[in-house]
Amino acid sequence: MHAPVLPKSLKHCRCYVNGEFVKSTKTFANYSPVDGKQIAVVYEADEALVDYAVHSAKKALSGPWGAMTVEQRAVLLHKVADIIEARFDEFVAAEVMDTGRPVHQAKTLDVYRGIHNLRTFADLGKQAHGEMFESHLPDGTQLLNYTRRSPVGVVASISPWNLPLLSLTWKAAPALICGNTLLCKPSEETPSSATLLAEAFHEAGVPPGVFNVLHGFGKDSTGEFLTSHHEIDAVTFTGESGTGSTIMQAVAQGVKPVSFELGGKNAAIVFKEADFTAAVQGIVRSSFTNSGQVCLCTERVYVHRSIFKQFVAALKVATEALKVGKPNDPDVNMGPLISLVHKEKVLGYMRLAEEEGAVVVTGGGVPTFNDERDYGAYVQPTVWTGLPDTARCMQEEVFGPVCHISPFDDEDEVIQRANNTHYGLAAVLWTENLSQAHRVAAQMKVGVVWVNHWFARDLRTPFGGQKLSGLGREGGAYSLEFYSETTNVSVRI
Ligand code: NAD
Ligand code: 6OD
Repeated sequence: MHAPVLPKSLKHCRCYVNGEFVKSTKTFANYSPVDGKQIAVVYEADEALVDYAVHSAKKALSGPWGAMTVEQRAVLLHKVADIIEARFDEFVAAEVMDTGRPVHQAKTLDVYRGIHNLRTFADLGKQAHGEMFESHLPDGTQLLNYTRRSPVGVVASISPWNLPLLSLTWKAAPALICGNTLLCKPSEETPSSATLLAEAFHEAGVPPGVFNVLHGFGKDSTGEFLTSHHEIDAVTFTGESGTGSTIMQAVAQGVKPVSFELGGKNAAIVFKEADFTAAVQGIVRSSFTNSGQVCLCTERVYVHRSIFKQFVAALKVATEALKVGKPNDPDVNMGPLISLVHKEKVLGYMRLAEEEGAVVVTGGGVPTFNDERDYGAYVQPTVWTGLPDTARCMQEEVFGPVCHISPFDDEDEVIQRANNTHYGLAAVLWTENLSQAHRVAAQMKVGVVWVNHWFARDLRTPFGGQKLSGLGREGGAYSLEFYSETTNVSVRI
């Protein structure tokens, strides 16, 4: 396999504001999760730069961007997608450098979805339509009501580190096709693909101030400066539920619209009617993809008691067959976690699980490589059994490669147990019984239910979570709704 090509611009990641790549007075280091070594220096947007960016974005609303038709904006978004395609390997290298994930995953998940997000919303935006109501008052007056959409204004988009390009473009594409201007704050852990994306917007000729990238942290830094700025018109956020709550408080005074995609403690249910082999492979995928660092990952698995022992044994074998290692190794299934700090958090949960009485079926610690990776953020894919549903490890999001398997006896019981969490993002059902699948899906308190698969996406469908897992839905028309203001025009005829 070829070594990934890393553009020089990523050694010193600058912010992108008002059509220019800018440095700031403060920098921070970006470290590789593979071996803990420093890989880049990043310029952190301070309060003055955030303020300048907000004003540039506001000004851009009434400039050439504001005068463009939706078709013209769609051409520009497709052009950005073309540039990502042309620089595909660089984007892959950027994601791999920051996250340590296997190259094939960066290709098929992050960068593929970056392109797909841009193209999908460019096309969907052109189909956005309003409503029309004809009515008659008691005196016979006839009214024609129709709705018009306009941009919300300056949108702040704050994204996490787990799927950097995917998350950022998932928000940027609909926000821009609707005519808004955008201030993106990628995670401090993953500045690289956002910097490359800014290069793509620049090269595509998107007018200055329309798309901006502000690097930095959250609290007392760029994220907080952005969400507390009174000239921001809306905030779209993906990240932890606690951060969502903090952001909600920051924007409360200005009553700004928010769209939140937050954490999860997702359950999978394996019924005795399941295709056993498909379910085992499915759980391996839904629990360990991206080292368990996908909000949709399964951390709780409920398996019918009649197949429980057999299932645990098969999952152990399948989990132990996963190869944990370097991103460039084509046979590797799992890379490191995002950082040494996150590794400590996940290891803390691994210790806690044992204190809470878990039986460690496999994993539970750190793999040994006897090379530089021993300084990296690797942990073993881990399977537990034996915990009560009330254990902290059954209630709190670990966001690592861990899952717990519990037996269940009947359908009503398992629905109640799967829903017994403060989160409500996703659930997976494994069953060949169609009636059972529909019956159970209807009772899951989550934003998305997958039946006999996991994380296959149609971008026109609503995506989001219930309870602590989010607020609002994005995807297809739901995104166009969030990123637009609607005005009703009522005409007396
Ligand atoms: P995080 O909440 O720590 O950070 C997310 C972003 O918010 C980062 O850019 C961070 O700098 C910024 N931030 C942090 N504090 C802030 C503040 N006070 N004000 C403004 N910005 C602030 O989350 P993370 O650790 O980067 O990501 C992992 C979490 O994201 C997990 O909980 C995961 O489930 C969740 N997630 C959810 C979805 C979803 O679609 N529901 C998708 C991906 C990740
Ligand atoms: O698939 C998507 O559109 C999406 N927003 C996925 C988020 C995954 C969370 O980690």
